[in-house]
Amino acid sequence: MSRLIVISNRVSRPNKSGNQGGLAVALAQALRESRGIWFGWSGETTDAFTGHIGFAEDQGVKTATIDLEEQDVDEYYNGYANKTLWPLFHFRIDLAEYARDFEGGYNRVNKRFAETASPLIEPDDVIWVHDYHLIPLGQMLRDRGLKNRMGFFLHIPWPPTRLLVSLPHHSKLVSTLFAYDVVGFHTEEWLESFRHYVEREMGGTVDGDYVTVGDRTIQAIACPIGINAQEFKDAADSETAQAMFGKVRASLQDRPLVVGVDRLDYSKGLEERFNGYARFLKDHPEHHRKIVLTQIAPPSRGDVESYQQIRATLDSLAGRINGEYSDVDWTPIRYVNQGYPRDELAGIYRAAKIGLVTPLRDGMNLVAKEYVAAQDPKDPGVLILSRFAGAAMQLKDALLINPYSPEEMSDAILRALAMPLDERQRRWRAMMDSVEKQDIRWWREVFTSRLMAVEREPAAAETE
Ligand code: ADQ
Repeated sequence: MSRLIVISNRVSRPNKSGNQGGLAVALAQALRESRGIWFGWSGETTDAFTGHIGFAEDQGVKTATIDLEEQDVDEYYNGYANKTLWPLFHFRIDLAEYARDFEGGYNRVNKRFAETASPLIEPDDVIWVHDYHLIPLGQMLRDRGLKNRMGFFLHIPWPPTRLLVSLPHHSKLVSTLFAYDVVGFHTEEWLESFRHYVEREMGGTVDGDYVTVGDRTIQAIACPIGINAQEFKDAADSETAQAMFGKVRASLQDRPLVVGVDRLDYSKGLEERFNGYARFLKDHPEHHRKIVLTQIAPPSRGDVESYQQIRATLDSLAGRINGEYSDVDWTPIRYVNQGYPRDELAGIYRAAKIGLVTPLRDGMNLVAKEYVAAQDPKDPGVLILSRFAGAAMQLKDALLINPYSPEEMSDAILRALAMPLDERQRRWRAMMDSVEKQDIRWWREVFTSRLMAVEREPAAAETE
């Protein structure tokens, strides 16, 4: 059986409590099962890049990490990845910054990844590169003579062509995807946008899953990521979760809880969520003192200005809404800037009558699936979900809303509060079926089986 080599920007330890991104949570499990190596940046900086690799093994996951220079982190991570690609791919060209230094740093770091990772790779290994930080890595590995099967998965949306063309050198970047054998997206929508770009901007052709540009054909597929549903169900039943459940419920004094759990990121629609909730309070005075929104939002990417801004905006918005509606014994919004271990999080999800997941744009959104998996089947809560999350393609029995509309959000909260038990159970069962069927293992198997079936020594490697 071939070894799986996963390469992503960060390598983070499995089961570490607190603020882990969805990718980290997903990959730890996949790697443990496949005896692979996870290669990436350690998160540490060094004065001068040496290419030294730190090896470790933690709970069955072998990791290999490199340190980067401060300038690398500024230009590649904070710069091109998070100030250029992240906003652009989330349809926010107003926030995207285009700078030559960023692009230069991005290519330099991808090259550093290629140089340090390639000696670890054996001819039979299957390589799986993750996310927007490392789009050109496959091409750089091919340039070093690697003929392995190579796949790439994009965890964020693929933007419409009209937006993507605002990126300087966009076709150069996209053309590097053709070094891979299989390229995966979460949804048909992101896949369609990719195909559209390839046809319009690169003169490529599409035939089913096969996308061809020049003499290079790759498979481009939609393959939605899932969660470990069983593990999350068990987490929700754990003693830790029950203790958290009890603590949260006791603090609410019989008030229904609405919960939001997100990295503090402008793409998650937190400002719009607070405004939608404020609209509900304005429209429904009969619910004053009778509902609580707990928003859990650990800060992320604090070195990037747009993240400092969204944090300041939310601080003042939560303060303003609480100032306007609070009473001496009731605060409508509990706004918490910290992460919680998974078991505690599962207890919080279960304590909530409503899960409010309203990103403006999201590749998938795992919180929506975790909320569903953590519910008590006898008395499940209601998921209110943005139509613009990839998860909405699967969780069609959620109350789907437009997150830009405070009125729709307000109406959905009202409807969820009043929803009869049999309707809640029916909707939950349908969503849970999808969460259980298309779980994290299914996702990995669909992607890797495509990759394993690719014939060795792809043409691109030979012609270079
Ligand atoms: P993220 O943007 O990080 O992931 P998401 O899919 O919601 O978004 O995953 C977040 C993960 O972090 C969840 O597993 C959640 O439990 C955890 N988390 C969030 N807040 C937390 C808190 N306060 N305490 C503890 N844990 C917390 C990116 C893309 C998504 C895509 C994933 C996976 O942006 O669209 O679903 O990758 O592909």
